[in-house]
Amino acid sequence: IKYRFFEKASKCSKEFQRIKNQHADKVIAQVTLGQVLTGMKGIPLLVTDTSKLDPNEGIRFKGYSIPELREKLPKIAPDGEPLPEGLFYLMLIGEIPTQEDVANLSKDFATRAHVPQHVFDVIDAMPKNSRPMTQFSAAILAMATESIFQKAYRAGVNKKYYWDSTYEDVMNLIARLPHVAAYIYRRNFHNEQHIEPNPRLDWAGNLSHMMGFDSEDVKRLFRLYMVIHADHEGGNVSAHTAHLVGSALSNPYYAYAAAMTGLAGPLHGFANQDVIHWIFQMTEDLDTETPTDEQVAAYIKQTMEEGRVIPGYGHAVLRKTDPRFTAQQEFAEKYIKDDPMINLVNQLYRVVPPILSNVGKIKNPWPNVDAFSGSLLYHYGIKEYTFYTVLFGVSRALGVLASLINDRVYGMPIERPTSHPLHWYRDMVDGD
Ligand code: CMX
Repeated sequence: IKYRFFEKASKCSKEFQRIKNQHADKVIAQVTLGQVLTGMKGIPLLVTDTSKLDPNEGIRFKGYSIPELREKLPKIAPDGEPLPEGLFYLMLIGEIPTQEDVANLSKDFATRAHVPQHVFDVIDAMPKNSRPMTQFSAAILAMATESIFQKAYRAGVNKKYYWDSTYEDVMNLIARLPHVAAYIYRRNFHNEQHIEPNPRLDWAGNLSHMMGFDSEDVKRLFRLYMVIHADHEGGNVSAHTAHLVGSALSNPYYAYAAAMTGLAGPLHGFANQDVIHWIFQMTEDLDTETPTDEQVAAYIKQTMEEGRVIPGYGHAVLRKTDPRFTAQQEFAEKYIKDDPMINLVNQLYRVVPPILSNVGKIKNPWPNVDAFSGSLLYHYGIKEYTFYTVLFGVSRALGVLASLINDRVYGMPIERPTSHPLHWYRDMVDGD
């Protein structure tokens, strides 16, 4: 896989260098002050090949939509969900893998999955009430002792080979994340009764196993979950952070630990736990498990009047229902009959969008991926919702770290936009 990847990527690298050298003066966009002051939305500033987000259609990975991935990527059982290893292969190499390619990748991850003891020691040294994402980010940082890139850099490797040791770090890191995540889960919620990995299982199936869920139902959900959370083009906080930190030639462990501290924010990956927390608060405050639409509508309005957001709704780029939400809804319809939490999530899908639309300023009233994911986990008995963002974090490694290898093959430079004090912008509009 490594050399198949390099063969493809080096052609793109030549394109990158050619465009950079021959067309650097070409103007490709105008920047408005509004864009600068609202989070740089819509400015084409990054090169990311793994996936592309369309505001109306949603994410495509190397051109494939989520329904297409569910149909075309290799699965363990014909009616099951695609293996995330296959998506990783697609993002790296640009082709749908064969069953054999995916089996090889699963084996490769299994052989790389050993987590050094000091990483578990670092986790164990933290108070049990530290947030799971705090433990997860710290554990990834602690694993930087293993960085092959860092050793190669110190040994003076030529910059054209940076990609090689980055690839090794990325593969090792992805291989080890499920064990780290499961360790945190069992430590916090199952009395430190840890479960060893099973090297015969696929990457997502093994995560489910190590967390203590050996049913095919949960493994199937985890495969879907890991596929749909894997990447969302390059500008989202976790992907952009990994790219930015990586642009300083920080090793992949540093870059991914930084990305995870971004994912831990409530406007990003923390929203998947916030959704469940908010639903619980609502049913408690309304004193009913089955509120009417009118009660729910009043609660939504009250939340916004308190200056809070409705978690799981809205998006910086999307302008329609997130296809990752739809994929999970379809999964629930197929496999789950009448679950109270899922019923509430579906009720919110009916009640929230018209209210958000009426506010006026909210650009996207529709649900994002986080609106559904917690209810599925909850249904299958993973009720400890403070852990949910860690699962998002395991998955996000696939896309973000595939991009980091690309960055190194392309020889991307350090990222360094310009900043100005507020008065510089004021003078632009008001004059001196
Ligand atoms: N509830 C209430 N208000 C919302 C809202 C929501 N779900 N979504 C947006 N708004 C508000 C914004 O806070 C902003 O208000 P101010 O002008 O007072 O600051 C206004 O509407 C305009 O925001 P926007 O341009 O529509 O959205 P942004 O690009 O600024 O923010 C996002 C996008 C996702 C942060 C925002 O929609 C949000 O906070 N949603 C809830 C949290 C959430 O679900 N995050 C997960 C996103 C997916 C992921 O990364 O995992």
